[in-house]
Amino acid sequence: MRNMRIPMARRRAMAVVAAVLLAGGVAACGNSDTGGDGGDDGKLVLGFSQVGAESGWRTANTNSIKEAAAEAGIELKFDDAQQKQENQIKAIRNYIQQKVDVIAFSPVVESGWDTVLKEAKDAGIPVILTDRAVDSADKSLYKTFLGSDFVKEGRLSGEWLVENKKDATGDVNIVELQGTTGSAPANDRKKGFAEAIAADPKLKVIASQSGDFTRAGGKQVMEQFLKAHPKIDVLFAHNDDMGLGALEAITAEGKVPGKDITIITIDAVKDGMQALADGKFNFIAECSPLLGPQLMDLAKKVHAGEEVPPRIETEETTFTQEQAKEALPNRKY
Ligand code: GYE
Repeated sequence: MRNMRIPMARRRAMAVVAAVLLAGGVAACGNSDTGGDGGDDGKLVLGFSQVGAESGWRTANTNSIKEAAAEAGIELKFDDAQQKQENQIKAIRNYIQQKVDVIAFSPVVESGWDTVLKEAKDAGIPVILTDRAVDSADKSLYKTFLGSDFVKEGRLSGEWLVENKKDATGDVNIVELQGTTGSAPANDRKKGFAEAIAADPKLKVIASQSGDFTRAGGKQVMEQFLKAHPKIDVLFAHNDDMGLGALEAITAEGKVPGKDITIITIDAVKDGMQALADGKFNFIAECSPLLGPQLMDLAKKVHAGEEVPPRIETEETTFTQEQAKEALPNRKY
């Protein structure tokens, strides 16, 4: 452990040297410990590579992680990868070089992680996946995966639609705004939704495209959908933000969201819940971003060499317009 007494002036000088050495590195957030177990004051050091800042969900997730680390007395090194896998790989390599105690990350896409995960394993640094999964066949490359069941979220959305449109006559035309191409939530939500709506042949997905989980993406792709398809009955957006962006496109076309077009989204962040309570959205499947406390707990356990379950699922629910009105005043994110 590195809990030794170093005079303040010297510690400051060391910190300055370290900061200079690390300047320019992706994960240069003030690490003055490059020597192994524990950070300053012997704190557990967790290197976390975040996907980006693409949505309200992500902001809430980042806040939860930062707050929980501070509360748990964990030294957090945080990097925002701006939705780019290459940046995440760089950040993880940086954490390996810095010999952090535990690495956690939310993989932007599912594939292409084996090499860097192997490097972490060889360095003896345990890895925790949070929020999104990887498709690595070798499960020994990470200790656990903490996050939601995205297939279930898609299925619950589809099941609600089947029920909601059961009395409709003629084809029900659905457009789908997918999340980031190749990401676990985009792949899984699409799958779960498709499985559920297969129960009713009149429910037809007539267009499906990625809006990259952003408001701007949702707006832009919805504009294209509206131009290309005169009859759109339903929008299924893989997150609230894309749905919120799409609202602008729908209103600009002179259509009434929530009435002319039934809107289903996933996440249930505050802005999404507000749109649902206001009658602009019709249904939201919740996806909780508050993973921080559980992540810190897991980081401590894997660092101590304790066994942890390979999969930890987040608990969540769904909201109708009435339920959103009730839940909104106490919504934390
Ligand atoms: O639904 C979306 C975010 O990975 C579950 O990423 C997360 C998704 C979330 O951008 O809003």
